[in-house]
Amino acid sequence: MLKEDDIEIAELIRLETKRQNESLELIPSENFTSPAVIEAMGSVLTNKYSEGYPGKRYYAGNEFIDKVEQLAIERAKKLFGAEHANVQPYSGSPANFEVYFALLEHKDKILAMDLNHGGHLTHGHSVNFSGKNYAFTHYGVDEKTEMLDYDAIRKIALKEKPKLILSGASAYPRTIDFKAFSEIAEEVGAISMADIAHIAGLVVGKAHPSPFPYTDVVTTTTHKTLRGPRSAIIMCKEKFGQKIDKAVFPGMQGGPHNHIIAAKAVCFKEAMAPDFAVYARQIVKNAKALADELMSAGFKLVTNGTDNHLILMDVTKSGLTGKEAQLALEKAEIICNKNVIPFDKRSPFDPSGIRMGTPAITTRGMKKKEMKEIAGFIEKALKNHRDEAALAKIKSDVKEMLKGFPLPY
Ligand code: DSN
Repeated sequence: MLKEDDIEIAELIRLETKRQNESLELIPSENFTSPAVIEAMGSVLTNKYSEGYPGKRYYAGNEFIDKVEQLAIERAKKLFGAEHANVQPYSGSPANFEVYFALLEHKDKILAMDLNHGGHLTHGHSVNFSGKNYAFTHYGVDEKTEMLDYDAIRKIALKEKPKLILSGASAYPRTIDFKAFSEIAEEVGAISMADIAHIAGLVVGKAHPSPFPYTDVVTTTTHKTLRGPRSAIIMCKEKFGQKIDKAVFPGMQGGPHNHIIAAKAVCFKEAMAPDFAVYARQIVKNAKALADELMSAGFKLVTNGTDNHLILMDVTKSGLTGKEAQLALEKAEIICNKNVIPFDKRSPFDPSGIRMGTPAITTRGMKKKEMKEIAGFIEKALKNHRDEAALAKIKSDVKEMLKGFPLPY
């Protein structure tokens, strides 16, 4: 037992469990997995090496591991409607690198969304492996609407002639038109790739349009709206399957994390159940309700609302910086993250915005009524951001509210 073998780690896990129970989790990329997913992650499957793929391994003793991986593959394909799935990627960043490595040459051109407009580090930021090894060129959002402008993206694609066009974002509150992206890619002879890490759960729950069947290659993490273990998968059209598999192993990775692959299989089964679609739709309903309440309270949201699980708020209009807002909310046990907003004049360390989302609180069972209450907490905390007593009172109100929505651990 951990408690007897390592009291320090056991105690830290106990405290983190308590923190998760007693705080309002609004980081849009976080969620609470089921006990079944956690059980699979904590299983003896972690003990086994299995380089290779089902039926073709470099180590003996993989009879059951093969079945686990095969189940995960079949479930991923069925869940997303994909022709091919590789369930071995360790996490989102390796999955993206594996796609670039599989389908491109060093310094080939990729067109992707600018991190400052909502993209991701692995979508070609200059400090990241992606930006250092491939020739990225970026599109952003329109300055007036703060939304993607597909005509403008098409013009960049025609001019730049990239080998791969990447759609997907980590801080974009609106629907992404994957069909439009694929059409642009086809017109310029590029491979189309979508990174749906943030919205995978919405996609399978039909609360956001799917990148399938249009997109050539799709990566996703499995722990955000999809509510599985901290990991990732790559899916693609059959014609790219062999190259993708080779890039994952032996190209970039060694032994697959079999306990995590099992947990991914569990998560895919959970996401196929009818109640998952209800959950996915409720995430969006909650985000819209929270956005409406915040806007009614006078806050400025990027794009003036949301279509998905995520809200990006410009807090400078309320006289704060993103860092100040994050800290004030944290003192009230409301957990979000500071974030740049499109055309931000401030630095990423203390940007103009905060990013919030509803996947985790929806897992706890919250609905429209609670969104009104949460907007009220946020409003009070930001208006009283220097008043420690006021923040402490909100914290105790948050704790009281959360008692009605217990976590299963
Ligand atoms: N860190 C994730 C997020 O918060 O969006 C992306 O990798």
